[in-house]
Amino acid sequence: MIKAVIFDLDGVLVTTDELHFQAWKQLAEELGIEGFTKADNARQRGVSRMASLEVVLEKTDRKFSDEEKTALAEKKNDMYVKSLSSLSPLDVLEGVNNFIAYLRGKGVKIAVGSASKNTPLILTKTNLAHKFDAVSCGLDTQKSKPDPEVFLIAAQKLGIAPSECVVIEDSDAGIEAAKAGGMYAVAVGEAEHNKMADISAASVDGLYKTIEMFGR
Ligand code: B16
Ligand code: MG
Repeated sequence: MIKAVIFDLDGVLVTTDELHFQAWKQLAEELGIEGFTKADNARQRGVSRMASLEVVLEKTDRKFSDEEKTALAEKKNDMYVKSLSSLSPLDVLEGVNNFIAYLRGKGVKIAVGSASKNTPLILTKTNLAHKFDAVSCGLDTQKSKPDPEVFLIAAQKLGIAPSECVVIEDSDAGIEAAKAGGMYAVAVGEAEHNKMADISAASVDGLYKTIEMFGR
């Protein structure tokens, strides 16, 4: 029986994925890297800020020290956070608020499990913060997806066993993390065709049936 649903943030609850892409693209251009594409960006989905930076740096022969890498990641984050200034409840993906209300009505606990250290800011700006029973994010973790840590912390904060949790994810790293944590994994958006997922749904709207299939 499913007792909790853990939502990924970027690409599942909100449309911040495009803002991440724009900020990394701008950083790449400043480093003289041309042609930072959506395909490159797809490999940054769900993974940590530093791992995302490595995807950019693979495209140049230049070498950077650890201090320089930290400064580059901070620079990207500054650009990204600036672009979040206009974020509002309108940026919550279609169907999310209704689905949350539906789960609440069924007595299912809900949490966020995100790699992003900007999770509290994003949840506040989109008016989602008060809707979750627990939040686990990049500020809580030592290891990033595909390690299950972020989802295990979410389950722990909820007081629910991993085997009674469903994770909704748009990244391959996140699906792998959910399975490694012993949870059900539902793939949406960019991860829709991931073979490790228990179930796929084209969007959050398609999730109602999914939850029923898990016995709720
Ligand atoms: P930040 P998620 C992830 O969020 C993003 O998908 C990924 O592209 C980003 O690098 C990561 O958060 C870290 O974000 O730089 O804001 O700490 O999909 O796990 O909600
Ligand atoms: Mg995501």
